[in-house]
This record gives sequence, structure tokens and C-alpha cells, in this order.
Amino acid sequence: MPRYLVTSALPYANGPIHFGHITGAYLPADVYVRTLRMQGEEVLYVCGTDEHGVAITVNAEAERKPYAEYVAHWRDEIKRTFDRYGIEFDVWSGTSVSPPHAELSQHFFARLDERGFLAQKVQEQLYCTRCPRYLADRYVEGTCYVCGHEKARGDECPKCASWLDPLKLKDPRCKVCGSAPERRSTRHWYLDLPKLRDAHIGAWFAGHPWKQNVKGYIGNQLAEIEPRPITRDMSWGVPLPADRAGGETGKVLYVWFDAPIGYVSFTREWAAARGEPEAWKRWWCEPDTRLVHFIGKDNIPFHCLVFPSMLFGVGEGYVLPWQVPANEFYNLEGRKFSTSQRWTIPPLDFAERFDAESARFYLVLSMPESADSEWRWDEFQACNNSQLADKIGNLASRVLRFLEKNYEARLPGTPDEHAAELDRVLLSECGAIGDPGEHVREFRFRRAAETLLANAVAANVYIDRLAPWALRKTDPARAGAVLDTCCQYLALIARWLAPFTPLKAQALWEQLGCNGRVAQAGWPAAPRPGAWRTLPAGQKLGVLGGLFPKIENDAIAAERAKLGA
Ligand code: B3M
Ligand code: ZN
Repeated sequence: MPRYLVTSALPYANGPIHFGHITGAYLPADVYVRTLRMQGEEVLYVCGTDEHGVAITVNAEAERKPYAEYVAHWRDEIKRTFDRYGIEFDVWSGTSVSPPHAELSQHFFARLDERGFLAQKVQEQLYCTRCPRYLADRYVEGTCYVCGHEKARGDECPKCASWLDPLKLKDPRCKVCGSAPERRSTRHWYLDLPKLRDAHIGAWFAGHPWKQNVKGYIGNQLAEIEPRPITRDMSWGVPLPADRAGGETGKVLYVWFDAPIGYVSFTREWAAARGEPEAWKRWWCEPDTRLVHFIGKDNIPFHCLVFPSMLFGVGEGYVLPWQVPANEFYNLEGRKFSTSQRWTIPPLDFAERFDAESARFYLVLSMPESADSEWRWDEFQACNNSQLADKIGNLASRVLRFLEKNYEARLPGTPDEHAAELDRVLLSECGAIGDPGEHVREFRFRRAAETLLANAVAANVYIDRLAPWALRKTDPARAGAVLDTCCQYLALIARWLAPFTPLKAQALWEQLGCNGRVAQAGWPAAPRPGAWRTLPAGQKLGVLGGLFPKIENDAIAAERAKLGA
């Protein structure tokens, strides 16, 4: 039996996450993990924050906060957002605090060096004598030599998006103090990606059934791949192993080198906390592990080439990724999410006024699986009101309230003489379309949510067609069977809903009178006639209540007004 080791990209601990992140790398993973668990699979879901690198230090310095304090704040804040949206990891940690992380990252570095996969080069770098430090990546600003923009960064021009060589910037300035830097020689280590490609990774990548966008994105990069520098001259990060640094100090591992090792460190931390310190190996080093990385598309090269090269290169039997379901970009009403330009929906604030689980469902339905997509407030409202509330909430409340009033709040049961006919009507004539879980396993989350909704529509068609409300007056036994069958089907819907909207699924489950956790009830395959009812006749219903309150037009208009849309 394979086991599933699931990771989501480690968010930088340098700011809030938004719906684009959630639907890109976290929600699909959470839905996947919950579904597989209900199907009886063994799953571990690992995440935490990425806490090193210039993306962190520049921001922390701007706020005059010590790095450790700064990342701790965002580690907790980001976790609060995940908690609020029901995204549940087995372990949550951070690369600057996870006990095994620094040593493990240094071990990776040393092993790669020993095995001949690192190279060293002396090169010039910009150095600010006033600050004093090397100006890595975003620490330098200057005029772009491609488009002439005056505020280009060392690594990239925000105007023309060119990748830049900081040594070629015109009028370079230290981003912090504004003075002109000088050039100094410094030694750096490179990961020999061409050698790793030729040793194994090229053949492995070519022979793997990737998602279309992954294949497209990597394209010819493999043929042209070059060694990548994996060290930086700065103080915040994992220091180079002392015995490799050759007396040089002030160098740390590049953030993209240590960050993915975090997946392993956090797994080790999880294992140690359970009192089974060796248990991480079962997850990382057994060939039947299926390693699944959920990420956004900008992280594809690191997860499909660089990290696999590292895992292979250390030669310690690590599994390589089994699948990398990478999503495209997610926008807000036609524009990129931007916290600084206030073109955003702060998730914690949103959850004060709207239901976080309705957002989960809409985020799945609009997920950027194969093309960029976007959050639209009117679509969110329609998803809540016309899909969740009308198709599921309303159906449940009509049926259950009627049973409460006329059948002593108990399931009437479906006698055999009615079962076959009702099965035929409900399961084949009303448009039920099968098991949403199959799509989840294939990483087609939108299709999965659509399938679930189509099944709910089928139940609505069934109840409208058989109209038990009127039937009760002439044939109460048959009306009871019609209602009972509908409740049996609502129990399936509750179980299918559990990975998408866990709390609402639980509420529906309890209203149907079922005990325990719906997530423990197992995953129902598409119902087969005659063999799918699970609730006993006479089961007493729970306390009834609304599931998906409607969202008024005013509430949506207010949100759009805030955007100025
Ligand atoms: N922190 C980049 C990002 O948030 C990076 C992912 C690391 S995954 C090992 O886009
Ligand atoms: Zn300076």
C-alpha cells in the first residue's frame, strides 16, 4: 500500500497570505488529504514557514524588528489564517526554529559536496562599505540596463521583468543607506545541476507523467540548465558547515537551498514529537511513498528540478516527487492581488463577515488548475446562494423539517417494495453523476466540486418529481420511503462534502441524526442500486438549523465598494 506524503509550499514568513495562496497551494492539499484519509489511505501533511532569505531580512529591517521576532510573528499569524479556514497540517513549523533543520541542511550541503555535485567559483559582488555588507539580490537598486527604469533591483526589474545581473546595473545604490557600492571578490558554491541532470534527473523528469502546465513550464529548461549559486554573503540563514567554509565566515546557504529541506526537517520534528525519531524515514526513504508537492506555478523549477536533484544527489535513498499539482495564478476581480495597493481580501477580516467554508467551496470551484482564474464577488455570492444554500441547505431543511413535523423527527425507513424503484429514479433518472473522489485523486478539484453539486441537483430533481408533501395525504408509507431515501442520499452528500466544507458537513451529518465524526464515516463510492443505504429506520434526527445562510446583495456591494470596483 502506498503512503502519501503531502506538502504545501512553505509560505515566506514576511506578510499575510491571501486567497490566491490559499487556493493555489493549501486548500487543494487539504481537500486531497481529507479525501484520501476518508478513503483509508495513510497520509502525512507537512507545512511551515520559510524564514530565511532577503525577502525576510529586507522587510524585517524596514520595520526595525529582529529577524527572529519578525518571522515568529508571521509564523503565528499565517497559522491563524490556516486554522480559520480549516487547513489542518500534521506538523507546522518554521525553517529558523525547527530543531533538526540547520544541521540537516548542512548535512545536505556536505553530502552533495562529497559526492562531487558542488562547484566553487570566485566572483565579484557589490559591497557596501558603509553598511557594511555584500548587497545580495534585493539589497541593491539601480537603473535597469534593459529598459532604463530607475528603480530596478539587483535580481530583477519590476518594470520590464528582466532577470538582471547586479554587476551590470547602472548607478547601483545600496538599498539601505543609498551609498554607491564597490566591487569585491567573494567565493560561492554552486549546485552542479547539469551534472545531476545527466546522472539521473533528466531521465527521471522525462519519464514522469507530469501535469500539462508543469511539462510546459519546464520545457527546454533542462537542456539549458546551469549551475546555480547556493550560498550568499549575509548573516540570516543556515551557516555554511564550518569544515567546508575554509575559514570564510558570514556566508549562509541560499534560502531556496534550505527551504525545501524544511519538508524533511519538519517531518523529523513530527516524528520526534511522537517519540519515534526514526519514523520520518518511512515517509522519506521508502520507495512506496508518494511524495506530492502542492505549489503555485512560480515554484515549479524548484520542486521539479532543483529539490529532486538535491534529494537524489545526497544518495541516501530519498524518494523523488510523485506528483506536483501546480496551480496557475489567482486574481481578484481581474487584477493581481496586492496587499500594498489594497487590492485584496484579508482572509481573517473576511471571516468576520462571511462564512470561511463558503469561501473554501468557492475557492475550489474557481481554482486556477489549468489557467489563471479569479475571485469575483458576484460569483462568490452566487456560489453560496444558488449552489450551497439552494441545492444543499434548502433541500436538507425542506426534507428534515417535514420529517420533524409529520414523522416524529425520525427516519421512516425505505421498505423493500419501494427501494428498487426509488433507486432507479434517484440514481439513474435524475442526473446523479457519480463519485467526486475520483476527480480529487486525479487533482481535478473543480470537477470534484462540480460533481458533488450535480449529485445534489439530482436529489432536488428527485424530490420535486416525487413530491412527498402531497403524496403523504394519499400514500403515507410511500411518502415516508421517498423521504427516507432522500435522507440516505443526504448522508452521502454530507460525507462527500466533508473534505470541502468540514464543519458544514458535520452539521448536516448531525442533523440527520448520525453520531460521531462524518470524516470517520469513510468515503462512499458512487451508490449502487440496492446496496447504499446506511441509516437505520427510526433514527432520530438531530437539532435542525440552517446550513448556508444567504448573502445579501448589500454585503457584496459593500465589499466591492471597499475595492473601489
Ligand atoms: N517561500 C516561495 C513562495 O512563497 C517560497 C516557497 C518555498 S517552498 C520550499 O512563493
Ligand atoms: Zn549601504
